[in-house]
Amino acid sequence: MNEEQYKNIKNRREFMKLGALFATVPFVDMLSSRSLLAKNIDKMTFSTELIKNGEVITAAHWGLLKITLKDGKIINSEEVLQRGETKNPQTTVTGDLVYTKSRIKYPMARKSFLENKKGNGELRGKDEWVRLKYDEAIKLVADKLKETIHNHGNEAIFAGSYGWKSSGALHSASTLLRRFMTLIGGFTGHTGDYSSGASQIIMPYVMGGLETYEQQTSWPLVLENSKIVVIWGADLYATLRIGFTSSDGLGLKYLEDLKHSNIRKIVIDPVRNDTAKFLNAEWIALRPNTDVALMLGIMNELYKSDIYDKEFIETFTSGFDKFEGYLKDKSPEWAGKICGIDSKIIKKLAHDFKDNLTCFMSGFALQRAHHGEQPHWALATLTSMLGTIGKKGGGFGLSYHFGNGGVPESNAKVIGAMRQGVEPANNAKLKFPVARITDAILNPGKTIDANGAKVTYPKKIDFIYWTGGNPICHQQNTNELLKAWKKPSTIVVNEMYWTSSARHADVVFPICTPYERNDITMSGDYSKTNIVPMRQLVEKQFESVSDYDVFLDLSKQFNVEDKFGEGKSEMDWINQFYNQAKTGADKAEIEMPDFATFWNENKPLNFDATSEGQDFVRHQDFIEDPILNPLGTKSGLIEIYSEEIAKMNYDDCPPHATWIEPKEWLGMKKPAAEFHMVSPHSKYRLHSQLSNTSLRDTYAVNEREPILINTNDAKRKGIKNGDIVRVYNSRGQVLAGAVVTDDIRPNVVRLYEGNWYSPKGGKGKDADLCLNGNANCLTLDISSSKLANATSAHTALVNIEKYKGKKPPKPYVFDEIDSKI
Ligand SMILES: Nc1nc2c(c(=O)[nH]1)N[C@H]1C(S)=C(S)[C@@H](COP(=O)(O)OP(=O)(O)OC[C@H]3O[C@@H](n4cnc5c(=O)[nH]c(N)nc54)[C@H](O)[C@@H]3O)O[C@H]1N2
Ligand SMILES: Nc1nc2c(c(=O)[nH]1)N[C@H]1C(S)=C(S)[C@@H](COP(=O)(O)OP(=O)(O)OC[C@H]3O[C@@H](n4cnc5c(=O)[nH]c(N)nc54)[C@H](O)[C@@H]3O)O[C@H]1N2
Ligand SMILES: [Mo]
Repeated sequence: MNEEQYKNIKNRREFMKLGALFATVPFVDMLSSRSLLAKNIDKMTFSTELIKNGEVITAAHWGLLKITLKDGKIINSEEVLQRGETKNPQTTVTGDLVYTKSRIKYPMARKSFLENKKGNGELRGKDEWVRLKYDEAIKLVADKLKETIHNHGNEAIFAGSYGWKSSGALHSASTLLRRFMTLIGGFTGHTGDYSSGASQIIMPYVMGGLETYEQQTSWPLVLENSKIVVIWGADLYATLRIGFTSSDGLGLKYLEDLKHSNIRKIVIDPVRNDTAKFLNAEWIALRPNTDVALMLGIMNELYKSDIYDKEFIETFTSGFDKFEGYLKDKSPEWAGKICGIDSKIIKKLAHDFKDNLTCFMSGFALQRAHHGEQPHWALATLTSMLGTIGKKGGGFGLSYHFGNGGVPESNAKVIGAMRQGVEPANNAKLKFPVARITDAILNPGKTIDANGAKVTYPKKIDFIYWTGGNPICHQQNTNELLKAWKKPSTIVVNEMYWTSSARHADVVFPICTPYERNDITMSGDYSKTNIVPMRQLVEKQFESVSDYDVFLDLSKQFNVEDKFGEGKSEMDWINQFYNQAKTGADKAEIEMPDFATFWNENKPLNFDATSEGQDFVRHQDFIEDPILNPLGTKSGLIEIYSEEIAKMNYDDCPPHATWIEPKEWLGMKKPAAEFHMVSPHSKYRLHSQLSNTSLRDTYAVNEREPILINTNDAKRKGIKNGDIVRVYNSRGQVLAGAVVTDDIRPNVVRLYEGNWYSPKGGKGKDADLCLNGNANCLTLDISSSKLANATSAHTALVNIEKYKGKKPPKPYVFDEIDSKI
């Protein structure tokens, strides 16, 4: 999108879509004008000298930070601009992140890989490590890339490299990787993401847009108008700590306002999660993966009582007539048997929602499941029947829990960002849905159905390059992934730490932390509250380098460094990105200092919410005039029934919201295991990031990841608070530390995602036992459906027992690795 298109956008508020941020496509066209850059360089007096003693402002996903330095060392880290009462402890451990013993210190390679032993891929994760000189490592990786391209073509290089990397417009690890790979002839990439993989594919058919990465009706309007707020499968108190750029802390502030308001709060979740506790909300503890049944029960009550909004259905939706027949027998009693909620409660909810303007805030976990396309479609249908979409304080929102959605947008212009595409654009040659990675490696050349089309996996994936992500933690069914991981000839990982993924590579580059390089970011995602300098705080530790330098040096081996780096230094880029926003701001007469002043001042620029931002109501334009402002769906209306999906004729994705039994759930005829495991996101981490900090001491139980188990279940199983338990199913086994509580529905356990995989090893039957409690050893790796092929992480049955052997070893995965050779 360029400035001209931006100006022409009919609805300016529609502009701020996180989807675009995810693609790291700058909103305003790159400033091609070198002259402007040159002009600025002339008067550049900004300092890149390290401040040895004093305070420096920077930013991370978890917020804006104030770092105190003494003699060049980080001695304190805290949140700046904390808006409410809620403290985010993630902001306090910057020192741990820099000085942890789990850092990768030097370029290293696996011994038998270096020796080129046949079948050496079997030894990934088990081999010894050899220290390399940096230039040697660059040459080695470049040669292996050339070999792969020569033997199998660029398609055989998988550089999809999904992951949350660090904040920063320049040092965006995966963008840099793909920029480099584009220049050497292309690669195989991915589509979609793990976060909202199912909803982001279905919602365009239903609402005409992603919904999951779009601005929400503003919080002030919710607080002013809603009578009930339903938090449906979301944990805002935990997940609002994180921003895709950097959290501005305002989402948590609004959550506090909700807490102190008279609005009725209801949390629908198998777990009485942190948000439910924080808000002291009513808790409806349904069975995992049964949300659609509950929604249908509520809709059936609205329908039978004849209190649904017929006018809204007629004016703003299409296909209700094709859904009606299905809905007729989905009584609250029927629903209650499936979701485990008393039918009286279901009926009452229907009437309460009808009588009191209700805002439904829904998270992503419920769509990270088998048939995950259905829940948010059902929610759109339910809110259509209530007739509240597009009304202040009504409707549904799929991003109140993510990226600080609903925080009013400011007038800030967006800074530039590194691009993965270099002209002429030659991006990914092939792409497949991101969570299909194991399937794609194990089944080369296989063709799958995907969103009405066919996708064929590469004939061979022979080289994997990962940077900024931790696949042997984030991908479902770890043991199956590890089988696949043995197949490629070469696996290279750029990492700061010896994560599970780094440990399973052939070559690792030691990457510096964001606190050892210069960068720039915005905060608040949709709200664009700040532009923040991210100054280098300390010297690069050990022999660490930035991803930028690794890919620049690799580019040299292919004679494409001019295109990769465009002859610019780190500070040239940052200056350019800043000036992209400033040029826009100047035109709009929004005050921004010149770059040197901004950089030297050592403080974030703050942009206030606009009145337009404060008044934003999602889909208001459509409701005001559906003819003039149609939705982006085929009919221009909310599609309760989709002809397009009907045409695909998928057995696992019907053309209207439907309850379909997931592959594993508690109501199935012959459950393979006793408990349903949910694996949501921890308030102490960002996935696997921050696992290796002192925060772990505050939550680990008996040196393992905590697992929540219901009091009665624990009694039945002879498990006490603090016991080490073994959690297992046909896919794997892990140890965890029991937390016995009434805050979870019986027969459900909760083990957070993002815990570093630490297998016991050796030869016995316990070799695959994860000592640390990595949830994905137990999850199911199947597609949500043929439509989205999203992850089904939350569809998993497990068994649990008290661990009876002698005290198992501590997880070693946070220890240092050194070359023994
Ligand atoms: N069971 C289960 N599994 C899940 C989920 C779930 O709910 N349940 N959630 C899924 C979701 S939504 C997501 S988004 C994924 C998250 O999966 P990931 O995004 O892979 O998780 P992170 O731990 O953020 O991984 C980022 C890695 O990049 C490294 N890193 C940070 N900055 C840099 C940098 O500048 N350069 C380099 N080279 N490396 C860097 C960090 O050290 C870290 O190891 O997990 C998914 N997996
Ligand atoms: N602190 C922190 N914040 C984060 C992240 C992080 O790792 N840490 N990750 C960021 C990212 S990448 C993402 S995608 C988002 C994730 O945002 P979400 O996917 O919304 O978050 P989760 O924590 O996975 O799940 C939210 C709630 O859903 C519940 N749940 C699980 N299964 C079901 C079900 O079947 N039905 C219902 N009704 N509820 C269910 C869980 O118990 C949990 O309370 O968070 C973002 N913010
Ligand atoms: Mo995510």
